[in-house]
Amino acid sequence: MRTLYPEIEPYDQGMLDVGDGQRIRWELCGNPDGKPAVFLHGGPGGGIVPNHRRVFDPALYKVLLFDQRGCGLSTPSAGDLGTDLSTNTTWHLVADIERLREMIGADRWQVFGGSWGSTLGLAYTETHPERVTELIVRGIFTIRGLELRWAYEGGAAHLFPERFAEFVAPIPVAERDDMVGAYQRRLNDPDPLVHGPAAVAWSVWEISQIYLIPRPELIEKYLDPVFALPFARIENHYMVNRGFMTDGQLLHDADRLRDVPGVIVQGRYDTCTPPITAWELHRAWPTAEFIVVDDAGHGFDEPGTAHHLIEATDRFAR
Ligand code: STX
Repeated sequence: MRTLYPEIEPYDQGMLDVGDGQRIRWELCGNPDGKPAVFLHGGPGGGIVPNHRRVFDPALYKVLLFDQRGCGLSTPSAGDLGTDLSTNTTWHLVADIERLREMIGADRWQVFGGSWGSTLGLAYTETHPERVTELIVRGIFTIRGLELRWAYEGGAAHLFPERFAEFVAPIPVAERDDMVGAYQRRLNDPDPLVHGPAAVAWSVWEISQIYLIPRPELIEKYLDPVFALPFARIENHYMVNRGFMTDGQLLHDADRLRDVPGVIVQGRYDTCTPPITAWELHRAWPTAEFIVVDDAGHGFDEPGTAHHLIEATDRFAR
């Protein structure tokens, strides 16, 4: 079994001004002369965590990781309700990835993303396939109505009824036919007694589903409304707007991936992004390797999932 590479600190880091008043926090890890790769985090709004650095061989890769607009150490934070989200869309993020690629002087690079990072990786690669050496995606999410209904309107609730009850609790019965819209109103309410509990309830519903074997320490972080707000507000903004795409767009346009070598890794018991979407991506992009991990949920660092992801980055580096 492959396991995460040792903990590593970036050898360079900074802020890139991408316009619209936005500054993107980036870091570079590994070998400055290594194979270029970009890591796309989840959420959207989840930010980079140190373990994300550990799925690439540091002797062979030069990895750029960054906090997407409004989250992590990028500024302005979406945790400030004064931060306008109108310049925070999938297509702004795709343009940011191009700016970051140019910043490090790479003509092409490997794209690696899980969950929302898979969504963004697909959107980027379908827009700029000539810039992508390989695409590795995990926990496939394409933000279709089908997936949103599963997440927020009853599907996953069949598996987690007690947690779903906590998710719907802040929303009056009359508004429950549109949970995403009901949360949007509360997450943007200036009263901390309204947006704070909404941010926690929105986040905990999702975070408590990440791992097949729950990790309480991850859930605990999101019990802090200040920590949860940028995540909840950005993620809800993307869900309300269906990722700024037409329904099924990323699967429909998957023929653009035809010449891009790829790997799709999917946990069988991933209730956050259930395997149906990974399967449909596999059918639309048959040249990519399709791997279902039979004893994993949604986490990138669950044992079987980490094994296949690192096997893929190792293989592509050879
Ligand atoms: N959102 C799934 C996703 O990308 C639909 C995601 N969920 N939680 C996360 O990402 C973090 C663990 C990165 C916060």
